[in-house]
Amino acid sequence: RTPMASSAVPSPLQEERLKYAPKLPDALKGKGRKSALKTIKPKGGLDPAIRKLFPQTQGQEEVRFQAGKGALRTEPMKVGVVLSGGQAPGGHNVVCGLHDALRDLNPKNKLIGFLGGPQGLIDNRSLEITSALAESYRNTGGFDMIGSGRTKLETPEQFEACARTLKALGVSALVVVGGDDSNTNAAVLAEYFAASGMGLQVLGCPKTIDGDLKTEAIEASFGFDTATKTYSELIGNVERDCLSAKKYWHFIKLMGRSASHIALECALQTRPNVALISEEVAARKQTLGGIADEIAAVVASRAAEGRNYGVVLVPEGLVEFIPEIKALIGEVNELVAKEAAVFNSLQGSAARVDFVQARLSALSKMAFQGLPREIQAQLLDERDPHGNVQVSRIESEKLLMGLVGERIEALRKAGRTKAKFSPIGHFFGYEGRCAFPSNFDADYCHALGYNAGFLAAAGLTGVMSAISGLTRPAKEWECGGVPITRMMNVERRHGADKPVIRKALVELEGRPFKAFAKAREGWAKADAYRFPGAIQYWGPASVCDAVTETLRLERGRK
Ligand code: FBP
Repeated sequence: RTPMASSAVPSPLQEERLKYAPKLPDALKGKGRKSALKTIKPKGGLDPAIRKLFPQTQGQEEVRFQAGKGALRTEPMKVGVVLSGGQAPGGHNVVCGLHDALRDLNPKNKLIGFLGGPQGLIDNRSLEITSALAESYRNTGGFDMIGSGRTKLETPEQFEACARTLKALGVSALVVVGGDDSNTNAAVLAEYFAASGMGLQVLGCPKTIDGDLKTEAIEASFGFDTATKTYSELIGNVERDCLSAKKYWHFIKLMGRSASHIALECALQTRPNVALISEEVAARKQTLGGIADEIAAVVASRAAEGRNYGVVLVPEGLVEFIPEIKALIGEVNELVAKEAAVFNSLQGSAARVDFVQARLSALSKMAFQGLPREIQAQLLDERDPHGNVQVSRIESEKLLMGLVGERIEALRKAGRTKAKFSPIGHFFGYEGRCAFPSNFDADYCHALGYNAGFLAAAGLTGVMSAISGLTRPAKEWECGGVPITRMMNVERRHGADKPVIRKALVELEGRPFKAFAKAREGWAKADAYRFPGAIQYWGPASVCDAVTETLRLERGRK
């Protein structure tokens, strides 16, 4: 493939952003000549099951770069990079940061980008990331420089194919930029290469807008900052429209897969009337009907004050956390897998709905029948390649709009409300995944990539690029690596025990949720809306370099 510039006709903003120089933490300055490695005593022990599964790479310590000498090799090397999974703002800066570190260590170093995600690595499709190419993508959103993909690297055959590609190209270290699954697979690949004595290094980098890849050492995954700021801008605009038009209830579903970090952050930024947090729904064992009752109560109480408008935030993964729907989805998945041939031969939604309905347990049948026809059909039609329900495709915002509408109608008939309920549904997801990275993500991603270059030059493997102290100015960020095995445990997945990085869900005891829970009653009644506005790239640091509320509450000075 011929390397292409990021856009034939750059917008004025893109022109200016190409010139932005991400802030490099002091710990990474000196072009590698002044870097020493310090090891950090890990907090807590390693899971014994993980110790057994990773005999070669377990037991490593966390490391930090500090002023000193001799940690990095300066002989020429070739490094490979692959982007894995969904887009997240700042991905290009990870590649640019890696490029810059390699260039600073030794101008003869080379960076190879694998095309279309892990499959490009298997099939040996790549291009060299030259300085010219890096310059044309600096500080831009998207992953289009080299593309991404969702192929999972997990079988020995795939590992062998990767090794063949890396050896053929003379690449000695691979940087995998991905979420929890991709970094898990990076750790398994690192172990495989170490066990077979190939001398190939594998490093990870924490990416995902979902914010669910975080641990004590990894304070945030990149992309979360920009995506939540983009959605918060839009939500704030919708809130202002509410205040102006005073006639609609907006139900806004927010991307984020299972965890509700995005919905929680956007709620903290914009103070909507209702924000559902899936983890709380599961903890309270709420039913779908119960959730609709609670929203209807807010609609009615606001109507009593003359406010027939409002905003409700709905996390993407909500339905999976509602116990009766979770059980229903589990049964549907099993049923469709068992009866695949017959199910797939049925023509049209109605036939599928009847087929499934007749075979569900009594409780799941009740839950299924309580859903509108449209949602029943989505549950059966939107399936992934393994045949499982694609929960994110279920239009849960519309489901809630319908259920709340029914309740308001019943209250009106009983003379208990005069509410006018005019709902509008939205889904904000793809709108935020490829935005121009905020200054925070531009700096953070560049530092993550640059740091990964240093980790490669330090000869490490099975380690994730880790930048901490993120609520402080970028200059003061601490830079180093965390052994991926330290983030792993063994979980039951698809009927088998698998080593995985724990998915970080919203903690109900955590500061962000507590801050939200304390304030939300006031937000339901009053018009407490907050308007974050568009991401700003130039201006006061209080605006341009502000971190997310989640990060500030979790890691800021207490
Ligand atoms: P990952 O970062 O985990 O790959 O997912 C990001 C994400 O945007 C999720 O929030 C969303 O559920 C999913 O990707 C959508 O996937 P797709 O791009 O395949 O539609």
